[in-house]
Amino acid sequence: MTIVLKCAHCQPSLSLEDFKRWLKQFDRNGDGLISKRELRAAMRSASVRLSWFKSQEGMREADANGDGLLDDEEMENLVAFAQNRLGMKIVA
Ligand SMILES: [Ca+2]
Ligand SMILES: [Ca+2]
Repeated sequence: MTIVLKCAHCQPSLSLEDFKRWLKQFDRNGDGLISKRELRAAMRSASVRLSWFKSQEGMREADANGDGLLDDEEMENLVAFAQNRLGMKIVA
């Protein structure tokens, strides 16, 4: 699956499930959690024009329990962040 997130205005909407499925491709160590490093790899691959700082910010906002890893529920927080701050279109 190829998802390009860089153009919010010309992209078809992405569903929440699609987004999570896409994100989980970057779960390198297969623990079902997305680490900071894995998140950065995902952002790079999506061609999101996103600074390292932004990805840190996204992680901080999404990581509810502060363990530096995103579980399933926290990935949904990341979706909200991407929608509100990055202008991505994701439909539930
Ligand atoms: Ca992982
Ligand atoms: Ca967490």
